[in-house]
Amino acid sequence: MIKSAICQLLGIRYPVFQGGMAWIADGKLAAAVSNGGGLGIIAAGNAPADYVRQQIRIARELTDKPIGVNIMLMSPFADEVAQVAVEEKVEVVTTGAGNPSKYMSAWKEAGIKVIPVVASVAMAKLMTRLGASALIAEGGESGGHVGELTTMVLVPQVCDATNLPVVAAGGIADGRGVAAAFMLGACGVQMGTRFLSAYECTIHPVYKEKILKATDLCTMVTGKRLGHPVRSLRTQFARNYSKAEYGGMNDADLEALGTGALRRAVQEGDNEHGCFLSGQIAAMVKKEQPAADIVREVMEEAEPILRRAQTWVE
Ligand code: TUI
Repeated sequence: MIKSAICQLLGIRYPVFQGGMAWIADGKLAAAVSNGGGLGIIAAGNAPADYVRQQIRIARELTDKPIGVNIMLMSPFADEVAQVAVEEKVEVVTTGAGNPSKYMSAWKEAGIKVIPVVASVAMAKLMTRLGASALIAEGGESGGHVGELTTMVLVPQVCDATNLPVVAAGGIADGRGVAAAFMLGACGVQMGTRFLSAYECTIHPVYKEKILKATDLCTMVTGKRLGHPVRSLRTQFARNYSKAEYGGMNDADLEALGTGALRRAVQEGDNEHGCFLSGQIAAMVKKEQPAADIVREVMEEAEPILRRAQTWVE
């Protein structure tokens, strides 16, 4: 059994986080992952504070294990959601898509373990200095908002830049990915796309089907022109958006084209108007299963790989 610094820090059985996917990662999914021994994380996304509070309470009903809340820093509700995390005493806050500096002291005073997503060495150093408990180094293979660097390149550099435990994310969906992440110096992983196939993940059946049928070149990045690159499945919507982006549509119309697109994918399965966020690893997600099985399975797969690697050294 693989026990690492992140298990010790958080009091969890397996060093596996479920990514805080906007519109997707609710209290029910998070509780299922935490009950399975990983860290379930509720996504605040662009939702108002009341929604997040409600999901935290749903999760608390379903599990007595630690849970996390992911704060999407570009959200208009980020300030109030940051406060809800304090009031509801969640064990962990993760952050994404920005710089969480202004919230750090309030969270730390509340005894919350703060684990920011970083996409660069500079951000890793800053978050270490400001008192983060651990870091998530997320490479651009991931779904959703992406940075420039790949997981392979980012993780070892973040590990060199900090003494904190590092959780690797982006392009990880099975035991091979977990083993590789540990080889790069990480002591845990965060997976998003793999958990889209969990029974407890209540996305539209069309979304799930698209993930299960995905192939290697199924994702693309759009949104660079407005400064918020996002990886999603290469659907009719993604193609249309890309055409508009490079075809001279003005910024306001382009912004409007993207508004509500995540919700239309998750709740309506709308191929033409929905944005189906997905990591590059979708092609390796092959079956539906309970979230707890995903957590256990990837770690059981990783263990013999890491053992075998040890035997290569005389
Ligand atoms: O945040 C994510 N993934 C996301 S957020 C999201 S919702 C969204 N909707 C529309 C447009 C954009 C986002 C969907 N998926 N992952 C964590 C992550 N954070 N990846 C990269 C970063 C990041 C990027 C820049 C973290 C810090 C950062 O620093 C910026 C700065 O201020 O220097």
